[in-house]
Amino acid sequence: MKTSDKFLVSVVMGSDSDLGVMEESMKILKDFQVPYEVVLTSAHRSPERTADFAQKAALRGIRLIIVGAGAAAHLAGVIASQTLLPVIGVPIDATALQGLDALLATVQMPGGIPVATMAIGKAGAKNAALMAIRILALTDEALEKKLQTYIQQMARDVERKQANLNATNP
Ligand code: RP5
Repeated sequence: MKTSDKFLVSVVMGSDSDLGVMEESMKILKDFQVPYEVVLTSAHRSPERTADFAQKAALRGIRLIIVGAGAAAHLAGVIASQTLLPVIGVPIDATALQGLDALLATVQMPGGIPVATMAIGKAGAKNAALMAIRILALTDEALEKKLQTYIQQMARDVERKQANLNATNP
């Protein structure tokens, strides 16, 4: 973990085996030029490191925490219990239950400590970053404009794909 106050978003994961999924969050944050850090910590294998990270994140200038975890995925909830920052959870398909275990563990927080839970896997990791960007864009006009451009580009892509379909299926 790099300690710096220049990062706005922490991308946290429970294991380096989660990296392939969580890279989807990093790609989006990089594209939008949102400064982020990557943090490896586990709720059960390194509980003290996890608590230390969560308790100090806001003081270091972090505004949002994205957390990916698989299996009995309590990492997002544990982090949310030790910070007032918004926590966005990404359930990861890491077991024979194909992410359903992580989805339920992440989404089913008892009332009082929220975790904003995304879809299982890569789509969830991508949307976690886009959700973080939407929240940051509430107070950042330049980021809001980038978000509008991104959304317009998606709409243009659909039209382009329609044109391609038309060309190959006259
Ligand atoms: C969770 O257990 C991690 O988030 C990971 O998804 C899963 C498996 O971890 P490894 O055994 O691959 O390190 O804590």
